Amino acid sequence: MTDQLYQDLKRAIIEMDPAAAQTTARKILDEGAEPIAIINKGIRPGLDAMGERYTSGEAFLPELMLAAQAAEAAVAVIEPELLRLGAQRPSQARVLLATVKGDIHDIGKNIVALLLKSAGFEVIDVGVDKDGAIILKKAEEGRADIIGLSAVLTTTMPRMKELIDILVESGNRERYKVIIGGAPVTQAFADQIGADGYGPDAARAVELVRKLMSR
Ligand code: B12
Repeated sequence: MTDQLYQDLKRAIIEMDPAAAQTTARKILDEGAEPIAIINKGIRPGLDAMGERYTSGEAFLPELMLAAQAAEAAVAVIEPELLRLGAQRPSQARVLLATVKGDIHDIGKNIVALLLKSAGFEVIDVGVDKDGAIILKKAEEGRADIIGLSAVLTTTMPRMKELIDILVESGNRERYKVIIGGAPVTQAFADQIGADGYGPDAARAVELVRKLMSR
């Protein structure tokens, strides 16, 4: 049914058109598609295409910002649906999410937050550009079980290792499971820095949290 609509959604993001992104996401949802399909088949491809245009010099920072706003408008359409699902489930664990210091990308982190909430997890979202000390403080205050870190710039990936070092130095490494993600992050990187898990997308972030909490 909706392949053309997914293309339309991708195009609305590339054309930086929040109204079209919103209407198209609504149409896809009304046709009975899963919210996650809207993310994976429409929103993410649109942003990836924008990233490629940025790399090739066809688009600049203001265009990236406008495309991000169009993507956020589409996410806003699926948000109530996902939160409604989560409200029906008892809370199973608390997950703190943050984008690491130096990095202000948060669309992916926010989608991870949304899917975790829809799966019935409690999410403490501490926002973007957060250093390890703040993250640990917020995890303690919020009594988090899992710390999830997002990094979208290759230059900010080392901040993930810094958090793990802080946990080790403060005697807290056993207290929290640490999971990581973001476009440049890989399982190999997670293994290298001693993280407890890596998820390539939001659906797999949920699976990972479930797996870690069932141990
Ligand atoms: C939108 C965007 C922006 C927006 C961000 C708006 C916002 N609110 O987030 C703005 C315009 C602000 C921006 C700024 C910059 N950007 Co930018 N941006 C992008 C773009 C186009 C899309 C990113 C995105 O949202 N993707 C969609 C989401 C859904 O995907 P995701 O983040 O990967 O998240 C998914 C998974 O990774 C995973 N996941 C994410 N987090 C986590 C966490 C956990 C725990 C788990 C398990 C999983 C998980 O699940 C998510 C959902 O499925 C990318 C290009 C691209 N292809 O990614 C460039 C890109 C990331 N940006 C780039 C650059 C260079 C910049 C700037 C430095 C540009 C500049 N000259 O100033 C600045 C940096 C500012 C800063 N200090 O952070 C480069 C990075 C290159 C590199 N190798 O590091 C990219 C790749 C563009 C490019 N091709 O060059 N950007």
